Amino acid sequence: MFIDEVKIHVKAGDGGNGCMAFRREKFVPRGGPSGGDGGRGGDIVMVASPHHNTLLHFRFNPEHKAERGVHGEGSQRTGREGKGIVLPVPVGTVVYDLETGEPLHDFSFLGDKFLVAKGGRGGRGNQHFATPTHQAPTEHEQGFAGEEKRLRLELKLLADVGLVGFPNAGKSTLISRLSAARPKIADYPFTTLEPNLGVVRLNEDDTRTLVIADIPGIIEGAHEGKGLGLRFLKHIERTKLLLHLVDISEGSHREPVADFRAILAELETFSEEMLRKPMIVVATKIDAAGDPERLEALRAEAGKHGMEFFTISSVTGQGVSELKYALFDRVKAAEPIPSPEAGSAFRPWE
Ligand SMILES: Nc1nc2c(ncn2[C@@H]2O[C@H](COP(=O)(O)OP(=O)(O)OP(=O)(O)O)[C@@H](O)[C@H]2O)c(=O)[nH]1
Ligand SMILES: [Mg+2]
Repeated sequence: MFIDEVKIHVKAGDGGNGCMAFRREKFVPRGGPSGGDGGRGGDIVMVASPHHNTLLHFRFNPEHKAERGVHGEGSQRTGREGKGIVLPVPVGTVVYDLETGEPLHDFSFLGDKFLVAKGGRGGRGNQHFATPTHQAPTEHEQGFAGEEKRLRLELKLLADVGLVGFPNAGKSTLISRLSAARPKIADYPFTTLEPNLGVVRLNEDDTRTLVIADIPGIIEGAHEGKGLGLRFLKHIERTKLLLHLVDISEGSHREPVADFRAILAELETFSEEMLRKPMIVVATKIDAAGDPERLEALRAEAGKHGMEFFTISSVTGQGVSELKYALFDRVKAAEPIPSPEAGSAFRPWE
């Protein structure tokens, strides 16, 4: 399976120091100890968030330090607590201690919270050390150190969208157009030998992402092991949606409707479930297609199956953005609705 992995460093806030002070007031001789306690250091909490499905946001931001507690003051004033930090992670993230390799937590549902580094307790001020025989204590504690950990976060990436189609259909080209993934692209079949993942962002100022899996092309007879066979289909078994790419350019010397049917037949031999997944049909290389009949025949065939139909060119960019918006929309519609109590309790950053 695809693994997304990051290493991060977390340091909870140290506690503030306890204060040493004595009450000094007119007409109150020997006022007694009045040093307040230090405030607690801020915690670092991780939360399974619905707004993240990768660990990408940690890549360039691996250091997280919570605020320390404020020192205690005279007149029995306790220092303010340090502000904590909430780190959102996708569901499915497993947190390991980097040094020991020990698993610390497995985020299995939305809103799942884990206190990963506890803030240090504030030191006690000298007011706590007075006893009947020791009335002018000068003892006061330093704040305690906040927990500090090096962590490894691991996420088994579940692709939201799987790309299927014949070799050369333009799968890798599309993923390179939509995401930062840079798979090998070439004008011969079986360029892709291993699955690739691309993380797609809706747009610059939107943090929503979805994950597309590009797998090697499928050919007729793949279920008998022809070409690279069907074994890579297991990588897209759990996707919410399939994008079926069909080359409609004349240069392919292929028959789009026949190609489309051949892939459906192969998917069916793999599993019925695969065939039942929502599928969007995408006619590719529209820039190199002259004969509208091939396109219309494919559109009609998709219509017969009740499937949505898009036309794109990954070279000119035509139709790509429309397809992207549709993907976000359909994937969202296919998402399971989180349980109400998890959903309502889960608003830590609002
Ligand atoms: N004219 C044109 N050519 C394209 C377009 N998209 C892809 N190609 C070309 O088609 C060829 C195959 O593209 P790939 O993206 O490697 O195809 P693939 O489906 O990943 O192929 P495999 O990995 O072999 O299964 C390359 O030469 C691409 O440059 C397009 O929109 N227009
Ligand atoms: Mg490819």
